[in-house]
Amino acid sequence: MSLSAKDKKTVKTFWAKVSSNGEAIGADALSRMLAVYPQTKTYFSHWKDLSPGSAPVVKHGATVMAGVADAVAKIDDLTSGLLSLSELHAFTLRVDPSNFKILSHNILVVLAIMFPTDFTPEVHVAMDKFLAAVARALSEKYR
Ligand code: HNI
Repeated sequence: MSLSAKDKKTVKTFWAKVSSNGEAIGADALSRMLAVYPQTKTYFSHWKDLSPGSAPVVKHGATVMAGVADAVAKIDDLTSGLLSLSELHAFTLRVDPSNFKILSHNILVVLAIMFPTDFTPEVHVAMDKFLAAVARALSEKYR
């Protein structure tokens, strides 16, 4: 399930088209994760408002998408590229790694909704592989 050279190119091309909408993508993906998978709320109990589109959700959505943008830039070596982010989630935030797959799924859903024309089957499979690879890289420090 690793990314082929063609997958990487597809991810980069698609990302170049959609990345200016990073804030909106992140806000909707995080809103959906918290609403549809409410067990994920436990990590954000220190926020005042966890409802869809709330200020902290929008702000953190942008933070997460900046992390995804960084991952696109480091697509050739995600494991070392995301090492410190993995350490943060494992040792400091103590996020169960199963949640990375949940957020990846929500990002994919939002991309499909926001960019129906660009989200071809080819883009779908490349982004699915990429987000799975990001989730794997973030899980690295848990082992
Ligand atoms: Ni995550 C903080 C990126 C998945 C819970 N997260 C961050 C930060 C980045 C980031 C960047 C800010 C780091 C810093 O301050 O230096 N997170 C990502 C990425 C993914 C991801 C790229 C997956 C694609 N994080 C998740 C998931 C959860 C999660 C699935 C929990 C369900 N992250 C957190 C929490 C924080 C966090 C909690 C701290 C936020 C805060 O406001 O305290």
